[in-house]
Amino acid sequence: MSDDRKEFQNKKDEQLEQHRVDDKDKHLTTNQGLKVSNDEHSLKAGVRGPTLMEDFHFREKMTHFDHERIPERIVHARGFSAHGEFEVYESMKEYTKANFLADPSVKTPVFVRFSTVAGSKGSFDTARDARGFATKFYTQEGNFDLVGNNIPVFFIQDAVKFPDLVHAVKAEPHHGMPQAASAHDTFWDFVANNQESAHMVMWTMSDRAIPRSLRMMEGFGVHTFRFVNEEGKAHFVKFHWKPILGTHGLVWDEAQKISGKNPDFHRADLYESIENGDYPEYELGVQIIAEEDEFKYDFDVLDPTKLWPEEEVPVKIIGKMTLNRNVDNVFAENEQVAFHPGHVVPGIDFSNDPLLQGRLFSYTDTQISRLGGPNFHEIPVNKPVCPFHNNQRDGMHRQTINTGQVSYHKNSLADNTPSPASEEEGGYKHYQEKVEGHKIRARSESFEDFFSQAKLFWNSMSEVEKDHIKKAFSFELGKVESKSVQQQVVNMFAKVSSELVTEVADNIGVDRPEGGEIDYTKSSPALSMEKTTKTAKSRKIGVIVGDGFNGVDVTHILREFKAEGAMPEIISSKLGTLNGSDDKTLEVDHTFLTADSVLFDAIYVVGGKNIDKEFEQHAYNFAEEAFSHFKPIGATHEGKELIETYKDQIGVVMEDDVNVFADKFIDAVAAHRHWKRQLVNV
Ligand code: HDE
Repeated sequence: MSDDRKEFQNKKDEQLEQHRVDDKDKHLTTNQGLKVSNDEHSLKAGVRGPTLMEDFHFREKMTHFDHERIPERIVHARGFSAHGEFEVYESMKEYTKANFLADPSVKTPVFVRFSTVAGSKGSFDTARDARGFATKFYTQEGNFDLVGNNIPVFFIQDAVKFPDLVHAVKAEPHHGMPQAASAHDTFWDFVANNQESAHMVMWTMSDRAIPRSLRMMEGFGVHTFRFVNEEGKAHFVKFHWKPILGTHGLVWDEAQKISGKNPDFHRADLYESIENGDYPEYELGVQIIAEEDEFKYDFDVLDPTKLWPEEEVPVKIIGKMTLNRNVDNVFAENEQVAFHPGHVVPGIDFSNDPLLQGRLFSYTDTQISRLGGPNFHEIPVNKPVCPFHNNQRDGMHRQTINTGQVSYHKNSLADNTPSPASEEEGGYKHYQEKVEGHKIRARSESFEDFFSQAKLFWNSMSEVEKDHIKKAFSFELGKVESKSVQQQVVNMFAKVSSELVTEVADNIGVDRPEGGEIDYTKSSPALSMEKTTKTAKSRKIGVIVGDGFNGVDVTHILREFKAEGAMPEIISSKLGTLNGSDDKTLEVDHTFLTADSVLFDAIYVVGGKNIDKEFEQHAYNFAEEAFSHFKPIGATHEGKELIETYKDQIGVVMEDDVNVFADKFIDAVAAHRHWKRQLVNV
C-alpha cells in the first residue's frame, strides 16, 4: 500500500479507536434516555406471533427513520463540503470596512459547499454542469455568504426567469429523464428562445464544466456587489476564487466513464486530500470599479451575463482560503447548511443586478421549506460565531430557550434591550444609493447585447479548447430529438462563430447557417485554461506492478514521485504484497477490477518478471485509455514491452536511466495533458 493510503487508513483506524474509547461506557438508549435492553427483536406476542403496538422502542426508532430525509435542494442538490479558514493578505480598509478584510492577523473560519446544479442528490460528480462554490465566512460581525459558481456569468438576466431555466434543464417531467444532464430538448429549446444565455452556454460547453477536481476550479461571485468604506464611499466589486493548483478540466469521454466507475470522484478527491493534509487552497481576488466609472465599459456592470475582462479590470489578490477539515457528518453539515447572498456584513452591499435582487428573496424562502421552519440559523453549521440577539421567537424546531418577559422593541421593561446599534457600534447601514424611476416591467437597453462576450470567450480559447467546445455542442445537440430545436440553436450560435456552427451543423445533420457572425474581435487570455499553473503536486499516478518487479529502481522512482507531491498508487492483479528483486516489496492499493485508467492522471507501467497474459492485457488497456485521454504514460523495465506500441509518442516516457525517467515523467505529469497528440492523430 502506498504511504499516503497507509496514512489515510491509519487515520481512519485512529478515529475508530477514539470512537470506541469515547463510547466505551455508553449504553444504547431511547431518545427519552431509557436504556434499551434488546435492539434486535421487536416485541411480539410469542416468538412466532405478531408485533405489538406497545413496542415504543420499535415505534420511536422506525418513526425517526421514516423521517430521516428532508427535501433536497431544488438546484445544487448534490454537494460536498469542508471547513477551513480565510486570511486577508493586506488590509482592504481603503475600499471596505468589513473587519474580516481589514486585519491580516485574523483567521476567519469558513465553510464551503461545492455542488453540481442540475442533478439530484444521488446523481454523479462529473456531470457537465456549472459547479456551485458557496462559502460561509463566520466573521465577528456576523456571517458573510459568498454564494458563487465556478463560471463568472449566468444564463439569465432577471430572477423572474429562474424557475423557467431550472424547469428546462432538469429532467423532463413526462418521463423524468435525463438525470444531471443538459443534453436534452427542453434545455436547448430554452437556450434558443432565451438568447441572453449565449455567453454562459459557451462556458458550460467548455472544459470548465467538467473540472478535474473541486480543488482545481475557479470560483466567482458572479454579481456585482459593493464595497463600502468607513467614509461611506462605495466601489463596485466582483469576487473571484483562484485555486493554487491551477484550473484544470477532464475530457468528456473520461468524465462520462468516471460517472460509472466512481460517481463520487470529486468528493472522494476533496475528502482524501484533506485527510492526507494536502489542503485545498484558493486565493481571493477582487475586481474593483469606481462608481464614477460605471458607464466606462462596453458592458453594463449590472448585467450578470457579463464578466469584466481581467485585462481591463485587473484581479487584485487579497487573501487566501485553506480547507483543512472534513465534515464530521454529511447530513448535519453539508445538507443542513443554509446559504444566502443576503447574508452580508458592514462594508459589503448589493448592486441593482436584477438577478441578485431576486436571489435576495429566494434563499430564505427555500430554507424555510427545506429545513422546516424559520429557525435554521440555530443549526450548528449555520450559527454565527458572534453573539446574536433579537425579539424573534418560537416557530418550528426552536432550540433557544429565551428567558424573560419582554420580546418586543421598543420597550421600557427591559431597558429597551436588545437595542439597535449605531453605525459606529457596528450597525449595518445600507448604502444610500439614490434611486428613482417609473414602475416598469422591462430591462435596460444596455442588457441587450447577448453575443459580444460569448464571442469574447470563443476568441480567447486555444485550438484544443475550441475543438472541445465544438464536440460538446455536437454531443449535446446530438441528443436533442427535435430538428427544429437543433436548427434554432445552430442558427443562434452562428452569431458567435461560423467555424463552430458549421462543424456542429454537419455533425448533427442540420443546415449550415449562412453568415451572421457578429463583429467582435477582443479576446481575454485569462479565460483560457491552457496557461494555468501546472504542477505534478497531488496528481494521481496509477502504477501497474506485478510480482518480480525491479525492487531497487522502482522503489527509487516511487520515492521521486512523492518528493514532487505526486500520489502513486499500486495497481495489480490481486490485493496483497508484491515481491520484487532485492527483497523489496510493495503493497497493492487496487486491483484491475477496482481501479480504472480514468481514475488516474497518469499511468506508469512497471510490469514484473512473473506476470501472466491477463496482466499484460490489463496493463495495455490502462495505457491505451490514458493515451486516448492525452495523459502521460511511462514505462520502465518489463513494462516497456507491454506498451511498446506507444514508444516515441508525445507524452510517453520510456527511459533506462531511472533518474532521467523520474525527471522526465514528473515533467510529463506536471504538463497534465498532451494535447499535441490530438493534432498528430486527427
Ligand atoms: Fe442559486 N439557489 N439561485 N444561484 N445557488 C440555490 O438555495 C436562485 C444563482 C447558488 O450549496 C437555492 O439553498 C435564484 C446564481 C449556489 O447550499 C435557491 C437564482 C448563482 C447554490 C436558489 C439563482 C447561484 C444555490 C436552492 C436566480 C451563482 C447552492 C437551495 C435569480 C452566483 C448553495 C438553496 C448550497 C442554491 C435560488 C441563481 C449559486 C432555490 C432564484 C447566479 C452555489 O434558493
